[in-house]
Amino acid sequence: MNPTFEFSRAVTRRPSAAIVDGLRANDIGTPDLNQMLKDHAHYVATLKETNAEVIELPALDDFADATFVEDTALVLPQGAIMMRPGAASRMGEVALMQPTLQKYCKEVRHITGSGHIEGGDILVTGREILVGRSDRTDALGVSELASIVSDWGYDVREVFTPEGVLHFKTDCSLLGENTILTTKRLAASGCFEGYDLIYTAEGEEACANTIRFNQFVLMPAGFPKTASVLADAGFLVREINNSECAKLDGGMSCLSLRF
Ligand code: CIR
Repeated sequence: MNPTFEFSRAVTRRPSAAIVDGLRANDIGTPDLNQMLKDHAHYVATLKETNAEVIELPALDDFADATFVEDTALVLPQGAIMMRPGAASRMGEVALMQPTLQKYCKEVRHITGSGHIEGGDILVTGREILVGRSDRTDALGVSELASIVSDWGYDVREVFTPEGVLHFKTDCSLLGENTILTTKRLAASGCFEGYDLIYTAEGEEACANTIRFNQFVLMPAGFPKTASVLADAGFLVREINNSECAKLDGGMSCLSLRF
């Protein structure tokens, strides 16, 4: 099994009515819960279509962004690392995720220092763990993660998320062990030297956040040029409506923890 894109499990959390209060960089409208629930169900069904087990956690009415479970932890084959979100309103989500990971992971470790780090800033590739500093992830968070995973044999490389972009993975995703989908603005920083890159089409930067999950690439619907680039490159693309999560700067990777 290739642990960077072949998974037997995913954890998701049902969106709650509190999403109307979810964090967002720009207000482009209030997310509609019914539409988000439909899209979430489609997302979960697509993960299950690959024969993976999906652990569906209940909605959390006290945490507006809790459906974006990816930010609470990094899960590796050796164990899970509980994050320390840079968004104060999201800090409490971590403890609520821990019991689930405790049940399925060999070991659970914690970011305990004063630094901050969110899962959306972490891209695990076939050879290293890239962590983008952002408004949510700082140098202390990155260095603590590096020391936590070093005895598991991982190299952590600190990179930078472009100004105005929420998370590192807002602008990139792993398609294969050494293949990355990225926007040109992120690749311009030089952070992906040595990788095979596929660029989002002009004007379609908002679809850079996809997930390779077993045989599928799940991508947000409505980005036809990039979808056909991916299909032409041999990927089996599944498009999921993401209009409501996009209002909260969320995308395909945010909605699950995969391991
Ligand atoms: C937030 O600002 O924290 C949420 N509204 C969106 C989180 C998206 N998560 C991700 O990209 N991993």
